[in-house]
Amino acid sequence: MEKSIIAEIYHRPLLQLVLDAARVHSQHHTTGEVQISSLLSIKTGGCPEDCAYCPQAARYQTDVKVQKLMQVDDVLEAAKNAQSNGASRFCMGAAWREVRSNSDFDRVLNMVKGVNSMGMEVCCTLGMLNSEQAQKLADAGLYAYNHNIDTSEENYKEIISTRSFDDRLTTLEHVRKAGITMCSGGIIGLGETPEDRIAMLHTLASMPVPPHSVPINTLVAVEGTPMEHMQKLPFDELVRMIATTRIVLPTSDVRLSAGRMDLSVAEQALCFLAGANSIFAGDQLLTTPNPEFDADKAMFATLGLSPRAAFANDPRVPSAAQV
Ligand code: SAM
Ligand code: DTB
Ligand code: SF4
Repeated sequence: MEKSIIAEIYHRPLLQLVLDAARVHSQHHTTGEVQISSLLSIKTGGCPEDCAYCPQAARYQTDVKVQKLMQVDDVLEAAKNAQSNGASRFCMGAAWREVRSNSDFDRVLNMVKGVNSMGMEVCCTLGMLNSEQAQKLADAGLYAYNHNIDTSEENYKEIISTRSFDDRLTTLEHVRKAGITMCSGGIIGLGETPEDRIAMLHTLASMPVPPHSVPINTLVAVEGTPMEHMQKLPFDELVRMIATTRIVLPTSDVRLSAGRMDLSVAEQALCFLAGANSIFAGDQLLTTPNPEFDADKAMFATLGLSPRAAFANDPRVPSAAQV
C-alpha cells in the first residue's frame, strides 16, 4: 500500500475512520474476542543501548533495579499465574542489546520449552538475533518474537543512536525465515509527527510478510529518561493510530499496549471498536505499572469481550489462516 493512501486513511475524520476500521476488523476477525498477553521481565535493567524512552538503559538514572536472568522455575510459575488469569500468550522480555550464545541463552531456551508445553503462545523479546539463534528459538517452540521498529526510519536516529533501523529489520528477517511469527510495532508520543507514524505503518505493511501482531505503545514517560517530560498525547491520536493500523494491516492482531494506565474504560472501548484486539494484562508491563487482571476482567464484562484461546489466529494452521 502506498504511503499516500495510508496518509489519506490516517487523516480521515475520526469517527469515519473508526467506522471504517470496525468494518475491516469484522471482516477479518471474530469481533468481541481479545487476546490476553502477559509480560514478564526475565532480565531487568543495565542495558547498554540508549533508547531515549527506556527506563532499562544503564546510562539513565531511573528507579529500575538491575536483576540478572531469572530462574526457569520462577518464570514458569509466573506463566501459570498468567494462564489462570486468562492469558493465552506469555511474553518474556530481556534488557539485552542482543542475544549472546551462552548459558543464559540456553536457560531462555528452557523457559521457551516450558511455557510452550503449557499450551500457551510463547513470545520473547531479547534484542537482536542472528539466524542461528532464531532457529534455536524456533526449535524450542517459540511462537512469536517481539522486535519493534518503534518509529519511522527518519525519526529512528533521534531516539536511538546505538543501533540502526536496518539492524531492526535484519533481526525481523531472521525471525521470519526461522518460521517464528513476527510481532513488531512501535511507540507513539515520542515527539514524532503524523508523517512518522504513517511512515512506520508503511514499513510494517511493506514487509514480505506483514507482522502477525502489531503492538501500539503509548510512551510511558519515566523519570530519569530523556523522555521524562514529554507531553501526554491527546487520546484521539491513539484512536487514530489504532484505527489506521487496523485498516493497513487487516489480518494482524493490533495490540493496545503500554499506556493503558492512563486510559478510561470508555477510551479503551473506542480503541477496541477501532480494531484493537489484543492487550497486555497483569499489574506490570516490564518495569512500569499496568491495570490488574481483575480490572481488565471487569472491563471485559462491561464491554462484552471474551479472551481469545491460544493459537486461535495461528497463521501456520491453514484452517485458521485469515484471507
Ligand atoms: N531489549 C529488547 C529490545 O529493545 O528489543 C527487548 C525489550 S524492550 C523494553 C521492548 C520494547 O518495549 C521496545 O522496543 C519499546 O517499543 C517498548 N518500550 C520500552 N520502554 C517503553 C516506554 N517507556 N514506553 C512505551 N514503550 C516502551
Ligand atoms: C511492546 O511492544 N511493549 C511491551 C513489550 N512489547 C515488550 C513493553 C512495554 C514496556 C513499557 C515500559 C516498561 O514497563 O518498562
Ligand atoms: Fe535496552 Fe530494549 Fe530498553 Fe533499548 S528498549 S534500552 S534495547 S531494554
